[in-house]
Amino acid sequence: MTIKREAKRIVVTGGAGQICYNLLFRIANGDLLGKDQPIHLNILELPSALEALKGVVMELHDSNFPLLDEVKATSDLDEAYEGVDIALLVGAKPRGPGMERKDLLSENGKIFVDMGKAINKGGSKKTLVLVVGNPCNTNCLVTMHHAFNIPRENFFAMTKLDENRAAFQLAKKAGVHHSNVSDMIIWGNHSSTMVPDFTLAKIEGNPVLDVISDRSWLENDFVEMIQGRGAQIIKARGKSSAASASAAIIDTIHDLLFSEKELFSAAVSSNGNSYGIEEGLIFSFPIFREKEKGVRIQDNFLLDAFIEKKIRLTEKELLEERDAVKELLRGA
Ligand code: NAX
Repeated sequence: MTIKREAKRIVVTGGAGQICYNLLFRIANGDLLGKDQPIHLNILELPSALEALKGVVMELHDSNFPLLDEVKATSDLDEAYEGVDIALLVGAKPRGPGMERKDLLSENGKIFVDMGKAINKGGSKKTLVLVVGNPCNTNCLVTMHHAFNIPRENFFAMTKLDENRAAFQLAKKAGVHHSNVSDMIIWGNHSSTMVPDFTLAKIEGNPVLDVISDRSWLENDFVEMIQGRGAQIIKARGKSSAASASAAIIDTIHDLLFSEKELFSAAVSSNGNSYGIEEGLIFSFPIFREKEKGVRIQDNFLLDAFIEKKIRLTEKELLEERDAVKELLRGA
């Protein structure tokens, strides 16, 4: 007789949106936690989108995924987060016409106050939280603040899509397959100030600068291409990236739970970092996972002068973002 593993409870927000139309099916298929891990999916949506979500749930049922034990669709935060193992916070308010970035920050910040409180209530010391909905670094900061019972090491904002985009472009330039690119670290904010660090990256184990000698291409074309890739996709597709974002969510959870010693990018609490980044931010760093000790920032890389200058700009932007939501970071 085979003993079935206990199901993991995964909460996904923004279930009727375009990322989730790919993500939910990949999770149900076992792509997130493996082909032997049963899944309970709790999908959170706004009341106005519950009807659309009903259709997505019907399709999940109609797909007969063997690992999918239970699907719950709800707009009740406490119901969604009760007993949560992994929270994937995808849903967020998009920037409307005429909306300033600071309005976007405070509108979304309010949503993530409630998310944090509900995670605090329904989660455990082991709950893992990945924030994808933008502005994801600052939304993660707000969530973490209000989920004070959950260790801060359990909170992440996603910069993996930027890492994946950067690795592909380096491989293309070098004429190799993208699986040969490693250590492609993104620093800072998931925004147009992000810093794709080509000086740490390797191609077939060699420093990128030994393989791609055109430093001007790296500093200008490459950095701008990665910083502006999201906008390019919107221009071409008429919608923002969705399937590649879903792939990056899966990759991030794999990195956090299963990788061993390889470097990857994720935005984490800046507290105690060795790079002089102000504490109290959610900042993307080089991260690695060690089997016994868990996930940590890789300390003490010597920063290239060009990269360091850019890191200060993305840090400044994150400080401004934090300032814009400071009211939401009081009390908890
Ligand atoms: P969509 O607008 O298609 O879907 C968002 C969904 O979230 C909607 O169905 C909406 O009803 C729901 N929602 C809004 N507020 C909610 C709340 N309080 N509780 C529950 N659900 C709520 O967006 P989609 O293309 O799926 O993108 C989702 C988010 O990911 C956006 O904020 C987007 O900017 C962000 N992205 C972040 C990326 C990253 O690398 N960190 C990359 C991809 C993506 O752009």
